[in-house]
Amino acid sequence: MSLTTEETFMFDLEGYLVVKNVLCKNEVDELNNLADEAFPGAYDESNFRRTSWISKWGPKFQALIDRPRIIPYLIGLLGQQFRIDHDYCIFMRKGGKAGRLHGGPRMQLGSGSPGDHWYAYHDGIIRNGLTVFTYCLNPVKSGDGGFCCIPGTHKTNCLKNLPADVRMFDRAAHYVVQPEVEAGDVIIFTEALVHGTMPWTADYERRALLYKYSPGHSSWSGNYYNPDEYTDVSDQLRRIMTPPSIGEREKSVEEM
Ligand SMILES: O=C(O)CCC(=O)C(=O)O
Repeated sequence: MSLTTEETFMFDLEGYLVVKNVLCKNEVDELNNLADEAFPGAYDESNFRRTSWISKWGPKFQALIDRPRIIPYLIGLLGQQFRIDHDYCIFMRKGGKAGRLHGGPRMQLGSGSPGDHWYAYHDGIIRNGLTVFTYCLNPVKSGDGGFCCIPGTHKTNCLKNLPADVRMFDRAAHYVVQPEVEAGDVIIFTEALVHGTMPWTADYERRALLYKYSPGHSSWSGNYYNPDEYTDVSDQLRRIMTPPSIGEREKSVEEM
C-alpha cells in the first residue's frame, strides 16, 4: 500500500496533498466536542490559540496518530520506520494571525539556521524529513486563510529570492496557495515546502490538529513520546512512538 500514481505525481509536483473524508461528520463533531473540554478557554486579542500534546486528549486523539487511512501515506512519504515526532493544535478566529511563510528545503527561511527539511525522490521512492498530517475540523473556503503554501518550493533552488513582503503576507502573490478543504479532510505536506498560516478571515473558527512525523532515524522535536503516558497502547503505536534510531529499527506497521 502506498500513494496512487496520481498522488505520487501531485506530491512530487507540489509538495502537499489533500486527502478527502478521512473523518466522517460524526467523528468531526465528536472531536470538536472533546476539544472544547480538553482545551477550554477564551481567545485573547491575538485570536489565535495553540497547544501541544493533543494526542494526550484521550483515546480519540491518540488514535489519530495511526489512523489506518493515513498509514499508506506515512509509509509512502517517510518509509516503513516512520515515527511520530510531535503534535499540536491551531485554533483561530476572525482576525487571528500567526507569523510568516517558513520552511523550505535545507535552510529554514527567516532564521538562516540549517534545517532538516528535505524532500528526495530516487529510483521510484519518495522520502521526506519532517512531514505534517493536519486533520481539519472545519471547512476552509478560498480566502478564509489558515494553511497556505507555495506549491513546488520543496524543490526550489531560489529560496532566498522569496520577497520579504510576500513572506510576511504584506503583499499577495499568485504563487501562494491556500487550499480549500472540507471538515474531515487531512492536509499532508512536507516541511521542505514553503508554507505558513494566513490570517483567518472567516466568521467560523479554524480548528486544525497537526500530527508531525519523521523518518525513523531522525527527530525534529527534542521531546520524545512516552507510551506509558497513553492508554491501551498497541504494539504498533509503541513502535511509532519509539525514539529515533536506525540500526535494526522495526517496521512501524508490521504487515506493510
Ligand atoms: O496549518 C498551518 O497553519 C501551518 C502550520 C505550520 O506552519 C507548520 O506546520 O509549520
